[in-house]
Amino acid sequence: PRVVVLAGGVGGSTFTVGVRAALARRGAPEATVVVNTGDDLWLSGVRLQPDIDSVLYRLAGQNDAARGWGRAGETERVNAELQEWGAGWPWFTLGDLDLGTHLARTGWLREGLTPSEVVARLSQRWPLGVHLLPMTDHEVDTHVVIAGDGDADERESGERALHFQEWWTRYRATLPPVRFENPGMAAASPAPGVLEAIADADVVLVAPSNPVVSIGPILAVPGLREALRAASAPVVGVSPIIGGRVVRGMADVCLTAIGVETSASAVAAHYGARADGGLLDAWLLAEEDADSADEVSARGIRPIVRPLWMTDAAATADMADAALDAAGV
Ligand code: GDP
Ligand code: FO1
Ligand code: CA
Repeated sequence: PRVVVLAGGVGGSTFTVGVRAALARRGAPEATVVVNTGDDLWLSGVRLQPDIDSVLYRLAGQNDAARGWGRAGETERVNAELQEWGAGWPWFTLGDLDLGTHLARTGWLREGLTPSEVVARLSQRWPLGVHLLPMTDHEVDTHVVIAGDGDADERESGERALHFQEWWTRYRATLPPVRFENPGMAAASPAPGVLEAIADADVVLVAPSNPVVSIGPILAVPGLREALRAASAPVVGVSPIIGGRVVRGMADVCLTAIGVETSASAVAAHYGARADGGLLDAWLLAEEDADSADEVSARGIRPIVRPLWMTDAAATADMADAALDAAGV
């Protein structure tokens, strides 16, 4: 089957490894993974794409599994030097190996390559076993709007906007968001190949990624949600919430900010049933959330109860398998 996956960084990359394994079992072609670029930022003159890099490093087996982001075997000599110069952000680490990626990317962008052409180049170094695409070639970095405290850098409304990375890595999501914004999104369009992959897909999988700041920006790219709705392929989502809790990260804070409860059924309702103008045909929810299957079903989304802990490669591949089975592919 032709498979498209919508993905963020950690949950997205882990699930993608499972999809790759499940497709290998079936002797199927490579999946196309459409990755969130809302986390992207400019820092110390280089372009970072944290979710793209998380997926890239993870599929290549080059990720730091213990820390959850960046490269295995990383060193931080350049970062220490940047700190001495007072360059960059003191709370944000740019590892030496990771900086190699950012320098390569930024150099190619300056030579005139588009972001998706750069992703294609970065994909050539290691055999990834999937086809990576950024959601868009436009810069649509996610900003978190918070209530101001009277400082000069505030808007007239008394609100202040931080880049998502500052809100997360500096303040660890402790500043309550008023809303999330992606400046430039109205003028953005899906990256080349994204709409074609969706139109040609036999199944679209929504990874267990942050629904607000990973899947949210993907769906907000003009034309992308419409393409998903028009696709002949079923759309199967996997819950990032298990037993009413996020497994890691700050999706609970993000969900609360947009008025969605941190539960598997509330996230399914937030995505909505396709029959109802929403996204989903089916929703994988954890055994811990089995009692909310009826609620999901009542919304017009087919609930499928499975173990959803991506603890090892086999468990994750089984999850991906269940998602493919749900689509009948
Ligand atoms: P980020 O870009 O690094 O924040 O990663 P994603 O947005 O792709 O994924 C973050 C989400 O992954 C969080 O909301 C977690 O709850 C979810 N997640 C992490 N590990 C697991 C897991 O083992 N199972 C499930 N179902 N979700 C997980
Ligand atoms: N996360 C941190 O908590 N602290 C860091 O200093 C940090 C640096 C960093 C550099 C490059 C990169 O691609 C990711 C990095 N991350 C860091 C992870 C990143 O902030 C997030 O986990 C994701 O963007 C969350 O979606
Ligand atoms: Ca992310």
